[in-house]
Amino acid sequence: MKVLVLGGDGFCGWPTSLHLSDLGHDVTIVDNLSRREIDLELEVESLTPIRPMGERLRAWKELSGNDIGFVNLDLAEEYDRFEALLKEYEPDAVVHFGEQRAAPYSMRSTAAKRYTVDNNVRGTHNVLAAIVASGRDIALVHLGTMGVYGYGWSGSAPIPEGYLTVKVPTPDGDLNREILHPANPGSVYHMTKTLDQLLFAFYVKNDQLRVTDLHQGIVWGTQTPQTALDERLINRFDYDGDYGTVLNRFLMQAAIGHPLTVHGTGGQTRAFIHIRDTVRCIQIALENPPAVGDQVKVFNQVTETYRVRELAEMISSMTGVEVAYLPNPRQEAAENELNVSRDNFLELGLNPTKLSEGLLEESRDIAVKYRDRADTTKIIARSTWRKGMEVSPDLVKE
Ligand code: NAD
Ligand code: USQ
Repeated sequence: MKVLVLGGDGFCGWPTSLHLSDLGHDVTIVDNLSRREIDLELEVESLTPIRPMGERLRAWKELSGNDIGFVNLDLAEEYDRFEALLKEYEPDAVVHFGEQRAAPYSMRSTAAKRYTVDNNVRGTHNVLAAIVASGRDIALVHLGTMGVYGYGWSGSAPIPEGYLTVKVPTPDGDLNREILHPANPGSVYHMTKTLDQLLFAFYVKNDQLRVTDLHQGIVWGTQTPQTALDERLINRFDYDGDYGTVLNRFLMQAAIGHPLTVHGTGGQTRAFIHIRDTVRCIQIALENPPAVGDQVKVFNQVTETYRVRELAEMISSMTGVEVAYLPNPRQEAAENELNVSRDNFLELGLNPTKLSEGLLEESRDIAVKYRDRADTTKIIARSTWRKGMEVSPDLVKE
């Protein structure tokens, strides 16, 4: 299969590109390297020493014998080049990871809010419009987020995979209707993913595009079998207050003896998936596309749920590092339940990787190996959802 991987230089996109290439697919990465530029803006770097794209691709060719193409292109700004690329490369499928993905970054300033909306919504719309303009039958797999559903809305009922059956009262009796699950985003970033959902629904209805939207939970871990082959292929490891996600941050903090930064009570329950399962899920989604005329296929891409404080306590008991309960810089429910249905991937053969001490240790070992690269002043999350929620710099010694 010929596959374009949009955002293929990123944390999920790079290991996915290697996994698909390893399976024998013809892969080309499209990325404008904006994530590397945001590192420069935030004056922080991946904990792991990620290599420039050219070096990554040469190393992969040397080790696997496989070529992966690379096109440096901005999906939001360079529509014509993207449409021309679809016509020239003629992909069977496009995997779309190419968005600004950090909720705290999206809330840090007015400029960051506007950038996140402009980049993500324009980029996704350009991808859809270009697929239509190409006249080709290209299956699209998009990385969405569990956060589109919000937290706490469904109570004890499992969050369904994308759609909800509702009863509409009418004078002639109740009608059953299937609707997109109500959107309840918790950040500007998450809001862009709910807007993406409407774009997909429209283009599927109007142009019979074939679209799969993967509502992914928080990805943790670093390496996949392919990225672990050689240090030049190493994956990103974000630990800073904007881009670092909770479990990887705790593992990194434990590796350097920093108190574990729980926001609020740590009662937030979230969905998780290991990076090894992310790449398998993309493979499964590519192998099982919707048919022409089907509605958007929505899969919940999660394997487990945990409360933030449970994770902190687990890592604290493994490592002896203390837990710091900090004022929460985000506006979010202090405690929530989360019950998620994830039958689609299980039925299609995903064998979930469960959080285990072995895997936690593997990630912690990577954090220990590269701990000298850490800038401890970047650990505390400083982006706040509203003015007045700032965390005092003295709360945790750095
Ligand atoms: P990332 O920031 O590491 O990677 C995104 C890549 O997209 C970067 O390499 C960036 O340079 C590129 N990009 C961004 N805007 C672009 C544009 N306009 N044109 C071309 N390239 C562009 O993020 P990630 O963690 O790999 O996440 C990938 C996708 O998966 C995102 O859409 C994210 O919302 C989703 N997701 C991630 C997680 C997670 O925990 N990391 C969880 C759920 C969903
Ligand atoms: N949290 C802490 N301490 C920290 C960091 C985070 O307590 O040091 C808390 C947050 O307040 C939040 C939870 O942990 O309640 C999750 O935060 P996160 O930064 O790990 O994840 P989130 O902001 O939700 O975003 C990440 C990815 C995003 C993806 C999303 C999936 O960055 O791209 O869409 O996970 S989900 O959460 O399922 O919507």
